[in-house]
Amino acid sequence: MTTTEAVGYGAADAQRLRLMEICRQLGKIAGQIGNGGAEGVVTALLERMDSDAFHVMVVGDFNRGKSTFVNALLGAQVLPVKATPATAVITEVKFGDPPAARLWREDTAVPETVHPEELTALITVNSEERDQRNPFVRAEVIWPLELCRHNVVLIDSPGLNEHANRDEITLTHLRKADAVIFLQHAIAPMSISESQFLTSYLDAHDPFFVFTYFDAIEDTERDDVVAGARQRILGLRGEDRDENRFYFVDAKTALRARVADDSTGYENSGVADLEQALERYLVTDRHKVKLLAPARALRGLARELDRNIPHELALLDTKAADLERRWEAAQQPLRDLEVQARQITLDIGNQTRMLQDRVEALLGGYLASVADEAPAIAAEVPLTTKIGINPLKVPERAEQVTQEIAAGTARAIEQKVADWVSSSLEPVIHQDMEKLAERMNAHLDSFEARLDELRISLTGVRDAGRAGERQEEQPLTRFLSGAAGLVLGGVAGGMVGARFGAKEALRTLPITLAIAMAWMFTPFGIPTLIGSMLVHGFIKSREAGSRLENKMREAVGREMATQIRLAAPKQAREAAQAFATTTMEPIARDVTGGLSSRTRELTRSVESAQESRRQGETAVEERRAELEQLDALLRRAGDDLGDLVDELALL
Ligand SMILES: Nc1nc2c(ncn2[C@@H]2O[C@H](COP(=O)(O)OP(=O)(O)OP(=O)(O)O)[C@@H](O)[C@H]2O)c(=O)[nH]1
Ligand SMILES: [Mg+2]
Repeated sequence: MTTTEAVGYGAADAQRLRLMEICRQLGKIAGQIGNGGAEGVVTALLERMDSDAFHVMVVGDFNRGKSTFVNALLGAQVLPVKATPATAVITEVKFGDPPAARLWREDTAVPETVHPEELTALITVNSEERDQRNPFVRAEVIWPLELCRHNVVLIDSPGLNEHANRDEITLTHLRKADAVIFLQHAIAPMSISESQFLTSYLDAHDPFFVFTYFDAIEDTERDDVVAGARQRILGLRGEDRDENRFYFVDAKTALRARVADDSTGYENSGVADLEQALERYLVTDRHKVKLLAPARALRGLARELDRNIPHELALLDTKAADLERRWEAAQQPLRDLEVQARQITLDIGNQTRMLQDRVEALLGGYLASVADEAPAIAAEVPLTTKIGINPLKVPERAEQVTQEIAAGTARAIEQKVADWVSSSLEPVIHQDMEKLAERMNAHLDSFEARLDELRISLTGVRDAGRAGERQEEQPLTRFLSGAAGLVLGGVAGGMVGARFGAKEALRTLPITLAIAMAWMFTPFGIPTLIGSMLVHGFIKSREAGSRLENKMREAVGREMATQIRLAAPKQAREAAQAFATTTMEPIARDVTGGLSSRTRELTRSVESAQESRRQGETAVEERRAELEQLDALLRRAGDDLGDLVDELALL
């Protein structure tokens, strides 16, 4: 590691610690004021900042050199590397010393510890039994890798387009990735499958594009290869998106050089440059996203607390009889406010249901229509197995062929659905989400205005917050500080939420619909059945292999069309339900929580003032002194927070 990176990491870490300290301070202040809602938000934010690891996932087709690349970073041959498909299990590298390795079986919470040297044998694809799933579902390597020291998890994944089982593992895991390193061969960059993967799965990401096997390219041809790969990606994703994100490396030499402690060799391999770029990214962009979202939430919270103090101070100054009378008069407006809060909650619920219904109807319709295309797709699936005419081999081969047709068709359909989601469904939902955000902003604005009125009627103090600071954020942004902040600030697209506000974030939120296409990959028994039925006919009539193959394509296509049509309503319902649960419910929870904590705070401040007054003048004086001291602390925390947000904005 070079000195600049050390400084970068050190500075980034110091900022994180500062933010956590401010967070704790605000939590203490909230506690002393008595604002339980604000205290809860602080606890949630602290937990989030503490556990928020950043997942960097290495993905790509099989045999592209993913594990070799990760090994090169580790400086040792820890992960399985082979010239045939190798990695079978998602492997997470985390920081720690001494090195260690752990493995998890399905449905078990307790991992098995193994020696890092034993790991390779346990997580390699069994080339004799490629269909077999590995008994382990996750591996973890603990390693003193500087890159991972600051809460970064580096993930090696099974290669894509080698077996449906392993595709499923990698694609499922991809949802958790904060950053992606997309590995390809420099000799053959951006194949059709890689282009499809990029457009359907990595649209919300800004991947590092890494091309291995650069050593296999003649010096004279390298410029052309670099320009060609660049061109293909820019052509797919637009001109300025991925500039400066291309790396051409010799991962194999990088690994050898690291093992032999040959730093010049490592530098020359191109991997050292990439490692540095990755570190730069982690201490700037990544760091910024991860801190800005909680920093914004804290700023909203500080402002809220800021209003609490002058309000309670004014209440302490109010004569007991006056306070009694005003509080009495405030009861009806307070109840009205609670009714309004309930209506807002109900409205979010209704809007969510409408959105969910819309997703379900559109998706269901599309799945049903795409089913019609299954026969045409099945007719064109490229096959690697040939049936041949040897009657002894026919049954086994016929089964392989039907599986291949079914898997190929399912894959093509899955691709179509993914394309449709991003090109047709997403824009519609985004429009709805934007309207929803506007609606919520209007609701919450009116709620806060009425709450302000009520406060003023109790204390006579107008604009209790610090002038000029209050209305710079949308109300919805201020309300979304808990779980929904995760939705808006945690995912790759969350940069928008962190930089701008809730409305903008909702407008660009990547809609990840968990459409369980995997069921289509698994042969539902029927292709096998079709295989054996047709084979039976073949043996009797001695049909030519190619005719039999066509019959199988027809039968599988027809059967899949039926299956997809049958499954479409359920698939659509489940995907829409999952969308509502993961995207809308956290928003609803935060808004509801925010509404009730605001009305609770009003009641609390009045009760606290009344209680102090009941205890006599000394108690009133004590509480006043405490509040003034808290006010000073709050001012300081607010300034610190402002400085930190400014520093982050400059990164
Ligand atoms: N010449 C050369 N060989 C490489 C390079 N990177 C990887 N290899 C070789 O490519 C083969 C595959 O490497 P792996 O690291 O196993 O590839 P992978 O992408 O992890 O493969 P899966 O786990 O099956 O997806 C191995 O024989 C490596 O030694 C490179 O940059 N140059
Ligand atoms: Mg591998």
